Amino acid sequence: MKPDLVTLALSKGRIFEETLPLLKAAGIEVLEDPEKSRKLILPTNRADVQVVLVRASDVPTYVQYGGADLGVCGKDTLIEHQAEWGGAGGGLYQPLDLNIAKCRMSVAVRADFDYASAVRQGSRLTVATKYTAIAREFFSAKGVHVDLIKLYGSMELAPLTGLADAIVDLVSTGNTLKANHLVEVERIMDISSRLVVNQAALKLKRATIKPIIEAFATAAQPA
Ligand code: PRT
Ligand code: MG
Repeated sequence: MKPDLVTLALSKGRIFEETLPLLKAAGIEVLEDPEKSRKLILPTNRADVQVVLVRASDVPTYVQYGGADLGVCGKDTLIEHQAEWGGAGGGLYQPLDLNIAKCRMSVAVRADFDYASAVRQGSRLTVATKYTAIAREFFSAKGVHVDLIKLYGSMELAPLTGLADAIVDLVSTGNTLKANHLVEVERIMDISSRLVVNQAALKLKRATIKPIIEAFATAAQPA
């Protein structure tokens, strides 16, 4: 851990884009565009702050192990990461809801699948998802028996090919579901992105990290 350098882990795409205004409020400007550069470490206008680009689901892992001091990731990603770590999530401090990259976690089925009757009749459902911890907890609380199939992407395809009766996935505009003739039948939870901080880094690099957290807190939109 370099004592005089703060590393922020972000994923390319919506999280990077939506974190930029918060960084700006903290006086930090990223000097390269990740869509144009192949670099994974991006310098900023500040010699003491750098950004690293990682997969969205790797952000909590980087911050937990100190590969990054701070990170931004969805509540979905955090819940799944913490489930893998038995709830503890190992030394991850979660000070802020940034209210960015908002969406919801939902259950969707084919438009011709009668989800309500299947649930009422106590049928066993096959559910495909990337979010197995969230899906397991949701259906268990509802008393619905499910066989979970873990997928890493394109969940929408599962009900169309007969792989599963239902999916648990993120929905924002609903356009992806509509384009694939799927309908949202349950809303599990609202999702937004969080700032996560390595607890040891917060102690050791407090002078640099604390003002960043404060600037993010001031600039973040209220819920
Ligand atoms: O792509 P990769 O496997 O690397 O990781 P990722 O898919 O988790 O990363 P990314 O960048 O796609 O998403 C990062 C975070 O953004 C997620 O963890 C969520 O917290 C948040 N977010 C917000 C979303 C969406 N909105 C969203 N709409 N993540 C994904 N989607 C997908 C959704 O899975 C579905 O396929 O967009 C599609 C639905 O969008 P609509 O607008 O058609 O409903
Ligand atoms: Mg994605």
